[in-house]
Amino acid sequence: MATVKDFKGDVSTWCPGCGDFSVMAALQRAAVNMGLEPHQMSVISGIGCSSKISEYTRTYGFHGIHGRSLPVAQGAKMANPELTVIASGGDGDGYGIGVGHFIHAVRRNIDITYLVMDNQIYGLTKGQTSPRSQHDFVTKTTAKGNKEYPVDPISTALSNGGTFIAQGYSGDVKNLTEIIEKAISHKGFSLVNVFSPCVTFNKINTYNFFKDNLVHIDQAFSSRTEAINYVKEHNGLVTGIVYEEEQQDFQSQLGIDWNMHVSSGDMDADMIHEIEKTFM
Ligand SMILES: Cc1ncc(C[n+]2csc(CCOP(=O)(O)OP(=O)(O)O)c2C)c(N)n1
Ligand code: SF4
Repeated sequence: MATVKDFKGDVSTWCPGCGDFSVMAALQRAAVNMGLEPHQMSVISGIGCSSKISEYTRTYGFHGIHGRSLPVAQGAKMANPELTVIASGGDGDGYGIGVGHFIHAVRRNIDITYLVMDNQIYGLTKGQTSPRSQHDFVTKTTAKGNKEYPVDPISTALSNGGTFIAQGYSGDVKNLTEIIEKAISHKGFSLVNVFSPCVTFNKINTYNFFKDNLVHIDQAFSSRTEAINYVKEHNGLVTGIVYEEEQQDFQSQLGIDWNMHVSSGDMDADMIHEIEKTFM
């Protein structure tokens, strides 16, 4: 049986204290607790400090282009439904350039887990505002304060039909590990947004800020409206599983034996020819 050591990949270049260390530790611990082996899992990311997680975790993986982890991850799951697929990256990656893919992945409900390391800033490019930066936040690109309001990923996922929506915090690895295990076990698209402080460029949303402001949800809401209202009332500063609903995932609805046709390579020339005729 695999141990956490088996899931460790390249040595990281993250700054000491970066919240992303804990997110990665929670993911690797969750995989071990669930009895997964590195070859049964794939970690697929975009671009950003956080997106380096696919290099630092020893599983199958793909470090793709900015904002494109979700299409690649969904493709991987379609090709091999037996694989545990984790899409991951930063708030800039997922809710900026990648936000279109995010909404469509939510409503498509393919059985993958989307782990977003939300530091409310662009870390890799050295401290510009991100779509999650709070209003009036001063950075080198917003010297007079950010005049936009942040994207709300939890309410967005709730209002677009998300079937597993949770939020974690890098300062509570135990709780985050449990959330990730439940997200992976959920059959359908799971969003786990994680407050993961950037200790170098975000001096406002720090570990102390989250320690003082986060409210924990013990019991997931059964009503989307109640969940949205609660999240709004608390300015998004909640942790725990916000909402979970059983719903047939995308591949099960199609009723196709994906394993037979795609991952085992059981497509003969005639089948490929038929597909070509339809699309070309
Ligand atoms: C198409 C494209 N546009 C812009 C960039 C520059 N870029 C690289 S990472 C990044 C944002 C990183 O922020 P985030 O996703 O929040 O990750 P973090 O580094 O904060 O973990 C940007 C804008 C890029 N690589 N590709
Ligand atoms: S710049 Fe920020 S997000 Fe990037 S590694 Fe350093 S602390 Fe982490």
